[in-house]
Amino acid sequence: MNHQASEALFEKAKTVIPGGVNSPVRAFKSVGCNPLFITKSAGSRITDADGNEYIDYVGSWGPMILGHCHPKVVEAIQRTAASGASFGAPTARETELAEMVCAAYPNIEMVRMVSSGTEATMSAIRLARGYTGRDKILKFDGCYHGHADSLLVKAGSGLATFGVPTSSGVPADFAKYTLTAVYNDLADVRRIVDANKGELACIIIEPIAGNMGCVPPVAGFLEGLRTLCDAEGILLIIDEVMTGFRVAYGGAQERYGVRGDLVCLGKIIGGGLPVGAFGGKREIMEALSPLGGVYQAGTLSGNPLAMSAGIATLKLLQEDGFYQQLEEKSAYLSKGLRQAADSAQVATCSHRVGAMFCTFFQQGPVNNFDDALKSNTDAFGRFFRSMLNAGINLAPSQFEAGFMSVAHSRDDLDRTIEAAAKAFAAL
Ligand code: KE4
Repeated sequence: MNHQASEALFEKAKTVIPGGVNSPVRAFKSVGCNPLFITKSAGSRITDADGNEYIDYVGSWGPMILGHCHPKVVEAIQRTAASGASFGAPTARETELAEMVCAAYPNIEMVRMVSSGTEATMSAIRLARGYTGRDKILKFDGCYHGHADSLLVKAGSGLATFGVPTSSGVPADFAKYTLTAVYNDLADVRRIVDANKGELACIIIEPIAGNMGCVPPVAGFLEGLRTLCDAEGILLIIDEVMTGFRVAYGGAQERYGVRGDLVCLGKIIGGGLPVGAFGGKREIMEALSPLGGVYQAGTLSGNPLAMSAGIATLKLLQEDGFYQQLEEKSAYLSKGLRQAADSAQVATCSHRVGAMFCTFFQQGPVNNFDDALKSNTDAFGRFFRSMLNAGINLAPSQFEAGFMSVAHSRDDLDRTIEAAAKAFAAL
């Protein structure tokens, strides 16, 4: 495949944008090639600056569950743009999308719109701290909740009970209020909670991890967190930015029946436009300004264009059989990829929950971040490049998830499986 135009665009971008990208993972750094510059998309396909077309399993990292450029979403955006892009004043559309979110998540009685998942989780944590009067938070190694300072933290050395920054620019003093536990390890969580009795404002978790590859919760893990939080007066923040409206209309909370005190959403609820949201019990949400003392704000929060795209998207997700279609397509692809790897005698461990999935290049099991890190990332990189050359666009990292859309055809899936068989055989 010819990538000359993308190469030229990348060189030019690097002169004015750090690393040539506006989000690091797009730089393809961990897969040993330069990024594609995309010019257009439709349905399951994206097209790069050289005119190469790809079957897309990134879907803008989750939002494009309908496929790209769904006519009803495009029309909603165009219609709204004609009457105004942004007012900095309340609109009925914000209430309409808020009501749709509350109807989908029974534990969300009130919701505040923001412009990214990072804003949603950052604000939810501030709200949890303000509501409980406690400072410490607990997250899980390998879970990503956006780039707010208090979330760019990993486990301290040894059994240190406080975290250390994973990014320069985050003061150690900030990080020490963030504790980290091993995903799927309830005993580790209890150890940390007992060592910080009465000091934890919240536990924040991806109910299905999607940022260490796709790692589902083991049986009883989420339920155990819920019980522990209830017993200790800790707020459970369930970060459904990726899983919300993806693995079910009611997200992972519908699938597993475990509900947070606060929920973070994003991606799909914006239909590809910038939206995040955080919501929960009325008594907690009413601690937010202008009612309460927890400040949070945003110029473009509840932006009319994004609200319209989100409303149009969620309406389409409610159509009969939508998630059944997604499940069938996702199961078909996952089975085909697994059979292709087995036929080539390549050791893989494949995970899938609904329409999010990944293939770890290792035998497995993979239940936490340390397990995921054992993957053969070199083999993943070679597989990724083979698939890209065959016209299949996968997430450019072993530690990301893939996303199915309802627009992917059986022919797309068969082409993907065929390309994977060749890519596995060439490893
Ligand atoms: P944003 O600020 O990127 O909108 O959302 C942050 C976020 C929060 N919570 C979860 C569970 C998330 O997955 C994310 C962002 N997801 C990544 C994909 N792994 C976004 C891709 C990127 O960083 O460019």
